[in-house]
Amino acid sequence: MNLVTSNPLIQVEDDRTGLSVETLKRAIADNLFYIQGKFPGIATQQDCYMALAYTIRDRLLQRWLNTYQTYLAKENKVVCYLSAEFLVGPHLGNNLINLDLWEPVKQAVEESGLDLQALIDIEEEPGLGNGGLGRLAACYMDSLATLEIPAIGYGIRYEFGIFDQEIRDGWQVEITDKWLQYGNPWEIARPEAAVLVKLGGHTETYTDDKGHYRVRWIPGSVVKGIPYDTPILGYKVSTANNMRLWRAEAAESFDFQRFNIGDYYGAVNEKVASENLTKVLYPNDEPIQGKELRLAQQYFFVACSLQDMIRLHFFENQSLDNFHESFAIQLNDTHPAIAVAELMRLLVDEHGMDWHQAWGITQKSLGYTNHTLLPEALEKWSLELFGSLLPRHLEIIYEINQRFLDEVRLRYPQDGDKLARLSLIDNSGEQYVRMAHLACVGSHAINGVAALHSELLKETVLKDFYELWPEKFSNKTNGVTPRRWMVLSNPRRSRYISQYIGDTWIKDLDRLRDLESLVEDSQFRQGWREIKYQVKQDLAAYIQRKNNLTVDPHSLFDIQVKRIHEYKRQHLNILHVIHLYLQLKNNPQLDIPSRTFIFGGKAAPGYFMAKLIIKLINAVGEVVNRDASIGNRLKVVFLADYNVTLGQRVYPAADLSEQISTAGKEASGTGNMKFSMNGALTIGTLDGANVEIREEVGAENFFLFGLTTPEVNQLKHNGYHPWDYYNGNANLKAVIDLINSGFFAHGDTGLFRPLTDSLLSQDPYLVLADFQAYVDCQAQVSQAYQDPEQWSRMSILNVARMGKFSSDRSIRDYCREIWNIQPVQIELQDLCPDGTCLLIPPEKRNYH
Ligand code: 26Q
Repeated sequence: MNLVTSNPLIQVEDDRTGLSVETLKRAIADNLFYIQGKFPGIATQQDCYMALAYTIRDRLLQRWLNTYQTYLAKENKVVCYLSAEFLVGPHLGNNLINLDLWEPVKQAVEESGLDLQALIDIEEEPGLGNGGLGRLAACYMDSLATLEIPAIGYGIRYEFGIFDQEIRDGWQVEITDKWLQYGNPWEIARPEAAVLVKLGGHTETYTDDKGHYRVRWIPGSVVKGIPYDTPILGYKVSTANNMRLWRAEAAESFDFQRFNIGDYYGAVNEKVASENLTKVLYPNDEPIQGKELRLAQQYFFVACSLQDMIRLHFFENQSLDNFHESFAIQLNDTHPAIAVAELMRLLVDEHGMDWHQAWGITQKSLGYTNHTLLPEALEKWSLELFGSLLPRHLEIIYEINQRFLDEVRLRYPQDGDKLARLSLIDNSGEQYVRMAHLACVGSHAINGVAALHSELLKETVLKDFYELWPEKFSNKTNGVTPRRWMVLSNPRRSRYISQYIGDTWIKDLDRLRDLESLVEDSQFRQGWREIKYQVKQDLAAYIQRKNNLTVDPHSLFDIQVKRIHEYKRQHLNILHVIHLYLQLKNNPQLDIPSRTFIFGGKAAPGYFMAKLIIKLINAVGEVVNRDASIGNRLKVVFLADYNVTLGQRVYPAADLSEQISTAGKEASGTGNMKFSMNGALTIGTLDGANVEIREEVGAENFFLFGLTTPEVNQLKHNGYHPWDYYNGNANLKAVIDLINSGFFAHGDTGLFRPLTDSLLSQDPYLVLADFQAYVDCQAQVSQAYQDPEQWSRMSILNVARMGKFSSDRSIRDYCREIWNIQPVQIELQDLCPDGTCLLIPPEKRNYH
């Protein structure tokens, strides 16, 4: 398709695949005319963005179709990453990087009288996730494609993603996310590949024609799942994998039976109910009790995805006996854990396989990644709700459980407690299905997301399973993609690094080690600092624009961005801010560097304490930012609507990264890696991946503080009395008393009481116990920042030693140790060289 004609006078490059500046310009104009239906005189920026996006999409499609063709021709295994969330971030910039088209497109756009950055900034990001877990899925999709691993990401196409956050009077306000309002140029709907999903109803037994006892599920309703495909391109390779997200629609646009008997509204209701299924992402980053719609969402996307896999499998295979050789299915937490029961149902009920064989195939196909240690964050569904939505699955789970517990009884006769602890059904009070247990028994591999987390899993929430099957357990430390989190978000730093050590680090992050030899090069260090300063200037301008607040780019940018949670301890951070404020008030001569404290993050809408923490941060900012007596030495900024796009601005501008969760609570963290890759130093506890980051960068390049996990447990075991810390620490007392005095609340002494009361009476996350250690450690940070040369050395070494935290490394580990899968190279070929490719006899067509 590249050479449309051999006559060079007419046209050399195809408009949809050509990569020269001239062709790109022509293609952008063409798309503006024929897709947007606009001419330049009336085109909006949005129109121009769309025209450019379609131009880039054409180039992606060529790679994507080549990839698809190759995967079909070869019988290779495919990774299916099942995730209720994919927080991919804006596509345009990332695709330009991965296509290696940044420069020619920039030129083409400029020669068309447009500004590339302005077009990139227009793209509204698909907020199809809450935070870490969804973003991890996106980083993994990038790495899978870059490593040329055949993969499909299966998930949900929410019509409304995570809410947009506004701050009004210091409080979080949630605004509906309308990411689809101007259309989404990166996806292609595939209505022809729709599938049906049953819900509710009851089961019946019958005997089939071979005399076998069988079960039939008579559903209460049926919905249609329509796939929407988005190509995910690898970095400088021709592999473009598929992210397939499902949207629910009514199975019939109208229920004619009802329509005919005059029940028009009944028919309409049915349609509305079906389509509600994928309307909105639940904005909680831990399970919510009893929301039937959430369980329906989970089942819906799992059922759609497994049907899709079976359909694909039958293109090359006659039976499902070798299904597990076609697919390695990874469960991103328990949200898709119903896949265990659904795959069994498909194999046994729908395809007539015997139970034993089906169970073997199910276990061999599935792997389960756990992302939490908090017992209250383990997903469970009441039997009643579960049985009413998924009656057949409940029966299957009972059967799995019976066989499983029989096995356990053989291993541990007489141990009733053990049996109760392992059971898939929680019988201790109201009965529940335990989704993590279902995932564990149904998978051949179980992993945590950082070394510490994987160890703690074995000692706590999954202890009994570990004792049963130690060989199933492993660790796969999270990683993040250096394409989005360095090359795209920090072009200055990336260019600078490449100038010195070449650009192989982008695909092989261990190569950053070559920077170590430059640590003593003072010129290199100076350039290093200048870049940080420029990026900080950019963020300062953003803060000026959005918050109407002036901050000094010379000040230490101390940043905590992540979901707001008590265990992540944003309140510990703000207590330190208040402490510094008091110190400066008492002693204006105090020799400490100016600091800008930057916060960002969303609170779950129903999480009162998290919302109160946001209010407190803003209230402290109100007072501190306006207090002339401290001479602009402290500023407190809350950046509204923290998301992937904003993350890309924030990470590169940080001097200090706040990773201060209570030890043993943060499974891994991934923001910690993004900061460090961009030259920030970390102040952090021994929690999640912080432990490994510190190991890699060296203890001398990491600001460590706080209780360790065993110390946390010990303290709680011995009886923790936060009040004693308050009484025993004058600094801490002064801070809490100041909050309680109403000083930050226009005299309202009650506003922050729920927060301070919780700290003084319960303090479940040991904020008060860690306060002094944190303050002391922050003093060390301040001191270190006074020595720019030494700070730069530490910053360079942080970046140089980040190799381990590339998601490429994580994916290689999964491929080798869980999925047993190899790369498949894609050669870019002309899809229809002589224009005759459609001339396929009907019997040879494959309708996919
Ligand atoms: C479950 C049921 C019902 C409603 C919501 C949920 C739900 C949704 C999202 C439960 C949990 C989440 C998200 C969890 C999450 O983001 N965990 C984070 O995962 C990261 C990637 O592994 C880790 O780095 C973080 O430590 C972990 O908190």
